[in-house]
Formats: sequence, structure tokens, C-alpha cells
Amino acid sequence: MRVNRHSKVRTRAAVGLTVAALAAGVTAGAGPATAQPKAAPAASAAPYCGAAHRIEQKLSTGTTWRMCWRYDSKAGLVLENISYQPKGEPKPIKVLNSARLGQIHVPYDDGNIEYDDLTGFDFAQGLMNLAPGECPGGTIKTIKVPDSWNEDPNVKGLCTTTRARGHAYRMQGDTANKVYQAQGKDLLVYTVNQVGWYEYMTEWRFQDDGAITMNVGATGSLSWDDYDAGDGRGWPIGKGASAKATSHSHNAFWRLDFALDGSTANRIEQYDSTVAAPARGQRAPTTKTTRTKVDKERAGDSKNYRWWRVVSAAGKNKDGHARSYEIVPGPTTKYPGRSYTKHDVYFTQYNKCELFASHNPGDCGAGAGTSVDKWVNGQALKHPVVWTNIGFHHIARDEDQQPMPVHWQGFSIAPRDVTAMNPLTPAELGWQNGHWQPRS
Ligand SMILES: [Cu+2]
Repeated sequence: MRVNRHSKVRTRAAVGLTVAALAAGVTAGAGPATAQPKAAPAASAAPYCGAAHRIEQKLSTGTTWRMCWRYDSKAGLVLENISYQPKGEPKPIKVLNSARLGQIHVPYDDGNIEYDDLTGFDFAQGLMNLAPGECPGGTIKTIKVPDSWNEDPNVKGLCTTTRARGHAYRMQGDTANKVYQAQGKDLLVYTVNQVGWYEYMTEWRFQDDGAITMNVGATGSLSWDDYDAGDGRGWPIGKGASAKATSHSHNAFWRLDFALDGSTANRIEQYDSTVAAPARGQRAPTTKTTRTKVDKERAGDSKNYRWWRVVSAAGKNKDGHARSYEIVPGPTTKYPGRSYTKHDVYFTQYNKCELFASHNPGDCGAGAGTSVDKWVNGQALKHPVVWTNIGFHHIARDEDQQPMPVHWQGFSIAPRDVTAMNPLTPAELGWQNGHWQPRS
């Protein structure tokens, strides 16, 4: 059982309401952001939303991020029309149509219960008000929660702020008295959603170097009701060994709808490298990297020396290289217990009703299935959607109380050839591109 400070009755009532709203054809989301044209192949990456739903931040290092936000009645925060404009680029470079969570699946190790927190346990309804101190140096925006159970649906729940990242780079110059260094700056966008005893921080980090890092942080409390674990399924918390907190997994999914350079016709590529022992006459081992085009829907598994990238169909950088974003998974413990958690990444052809990696509530047609693994069935990838699955097996420890320290899980997407050089390159070094010769 996952009861919390709110009553169970309230939880059930709200689930009913949400289902009814869906049945009535009320789709999630509020505000002008939903009014954007469906097909927006325009080169312009200007956000199609009103000021209240716009996030625009020029970081002190010269990079500007722009996007729109809306709030979905199940997925919570959804970021749309995300574009990146480093200094020196004449216009914003569109990266994503839409970025959002795709599910948080929480199975307990004793087999008694599992939760689909977004679709079944009111993640979005659990949006929390943020105190000013929780958004240091930033702005807290008010979110109107769709189908809210509260009399006042408005929650001061969206923080946008900036944060220092430490060194973006450092390089000793030609002369000993010159050091090139820059301190990186990020735009942070986050909400906190309570589900049962847990509070999830959904954090989006837009870096001045073009990377986007998305993380879910689990904090709040250990589930008070799950202290009945047998041997091997929990960990003693509190004096002696009388109460064992039941171990469980948090399997977090993200859904990314790319639109590099404003086009959704992106290509997916997988790269694998193999390392071979030195052949006769060779001084050292050799490594060979091969590319596999992923042109049909596919589930993917992380592997040593394997990575993927999403390649623009529409744009090249100033060196003539196709722009792309690389998928950089974070640490994960892959949960093999369900068909949809068995793989680290899924590439599916865009379908507007495929929104949640499991327990998808929409009707996607007869036999379509309700989880992402079912949607990987060989369709050509003309408009790929990228799903990532990052798992964390939580074996509680004494330090998890009280409150539980935030545990982060997530991944990044990093620019690969989006700009011809480091987007933060100082002007004096701008000529040092490619196989350059030192100037005397
Ligand atoms: Cu946990």
C-alpha cells in the first residue's frame, strides 16, 4: 500500500476524474502552448507560445535557450519547441519538439506491488508549491494544474534559474601568462511532484555548451507501509533488525521528440567499436568503429563502446557536417521484470497517442498495445521518437531517513557537430579549427 499524508479516498476520486476527462476527449495541457500548429517545419525556432508559457534565458557565457512549457495532467511538466543559440549563431537552432517524462515505474522486490506513478498514481496532481529559497536566484512560475482536485488549481511550482557548472574548459595559451578558461553556466528548469511518500524532482538542465541533462531526483520519505520485507528483499532500518524497508526499483522513462533544425525527419545511428589485440608488426591494439543506420523501429541495449546519435535531416554546421545530438546514458540498473523495462532505449515512429512507456492510457488502435516495447514493430523511422529507460534499484539505508537524501538518475543529450567549434570558444582562438598550424 502506498498511502500518504493525503487520503486514499482523494487519490481514487482523482483517478476517476482523470479517466473521465480523457474519455470526454479532453487532452492534457493548458495554455497557448497547445495551440501551436501541429506541423511546424519552419526554419524559425521561435516559440509558439504566449509570454506566460515561454522560457528564454541568455546565459552569461553568451548562449541562449528558448522553449515553451505546459503542464500535462499525467506527465506533469512538458517542454516544447526547445532551441539553442550559442554566440555566433545568427538564429536559434531547434533541438526538440517536445521533451517530457514517459513514466516512473516502481516495482517492489517482494512482488506484492508495483506502481506506474505517472499514469496510475497521480504524479501530476501531486505538484508541490516551491518556497522562494528552493529556486535560488530564479523565478517561480505558477502552474495551473489541469483537472485539479484542489479548489485553487494554481501551484507555484515551476522554478527557472541559472547555476554555475564549474570549468567549461581550461587551456594554457602559447605564452605562459595566458590561460583560457571559462566557468560554465546552466539554465535549470524544475518541478517537484509528490507521489505517496516520495517526492520526485524533475530537473532539466540546459547547458551553455549545448548539452541537455535530464534527471529525476527521488526524495521525501521511504514508504512507511513497506517495512515487511523478508530476507534478501529489504534492509533493516531503525534499531536492530525488526523492521526491514522493502527494496524496490525506480525505473524512469523519458520521451524525446527531436526536431533538429526544425525538421522531425531525423535519422538515428548506432555506433559500435571493437578493440583487437595487436596484429603481428603492430605496436598496440587497434580499435575500429562502425556505424549502423537505425531506419526501422528498434529497442536498444547499452553496451561497452556503443552509442547512438540523432542526426539532422535539415541542417549542417559551418564545417559542412550534419548536426546531431548524441544520447549519453547515465548509470542505470536495468530491471528485467517487465517487457517495457528490458531495454535501455527505444526508437519508435512518432504516433501522437504513444505518450507513456507503460500503461499508456490512449487508444492507439486495435492491437497497438499499451507499452513502448509493443510499439517497436518494424515501422520505418521517418519521425523518430527516442525513449530512454534509466533504472535505480533502491536498497534503503539508515541515511535514507529523514528526509531521504535526493537520489538522482537520468541522462544527457550532447551536441555533436551542431557548431563547427566549441560554442564557448573565445574569439582569439576562433581560427584554430581543424588541422591548424601554429602561428609563429
Ligand atoms: Cu526508493
